[in-house]
Amino acid sequence: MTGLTLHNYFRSSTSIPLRAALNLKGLGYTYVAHHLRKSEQRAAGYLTVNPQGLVPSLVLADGTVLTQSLAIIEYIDETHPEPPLLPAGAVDRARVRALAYAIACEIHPLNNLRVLARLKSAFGADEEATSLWFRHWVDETFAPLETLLAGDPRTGRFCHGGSPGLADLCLYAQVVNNRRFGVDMDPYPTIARIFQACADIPAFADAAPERQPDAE
Ligand SMILES: N[C@@H](CCC(=O)N[C@@H](CS)C(=O)NCC(=O)O)C(=O)O
Repeated sequence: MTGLTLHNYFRSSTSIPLRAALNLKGLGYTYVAHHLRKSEQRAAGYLTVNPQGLVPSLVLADGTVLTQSLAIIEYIDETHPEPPLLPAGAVDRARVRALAYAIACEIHPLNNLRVLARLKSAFGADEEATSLWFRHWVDETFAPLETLLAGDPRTGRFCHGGSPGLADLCLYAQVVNNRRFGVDMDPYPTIARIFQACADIPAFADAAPERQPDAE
């Protein structure tokens, strides 16, 4: 019994990596769903947990609230070191963090639900326009990410060597969500290969949107 409570949403591309990290570490948790399309993340009750009104948040057994998915994943990795999500050497850790941040910091904020909603409400974008927007920002980062991964001997079965880590958690979630927006993965064979390697691991597969209790 870990006493952990995870506030999240089945499709959330920042919740998926955290669920997979918890699964990899063998940490169970209580699942609390916030329906983002019904704006439940902005309900008064949840704002007392996370004033940012974003998921995920992780509440520890003593009531401490952790926010920001990458900070939470690193907390989990520090407190439950096996299996490690970051490599031993400082240079290699910087590489893995850079790959993870490319997705979490360069793609996700531009394609977040509130951004797509704002494009529609303030600028008249329709579904097709927002899908084009989504795919554009994925391609902007996936093209160099493919080069970085394909051209580096440290890339193995996963982003860094033969076991999954922080970068793989982010890559997996991004590719899962790309499917809803019709992103063409043909230009990204290395990313697609690593995605499949992740998907073959139960800890990742069990974190997928369709396996969550709030899945629609
Ligand atoms: N940088 C934050 C981003 C969190 C975030 O934006 N989560 C999305 C779901 S993937 C969300 O709650 N969106 C609600 C909204 O856009 O209103 C993290 O990594 O935790």
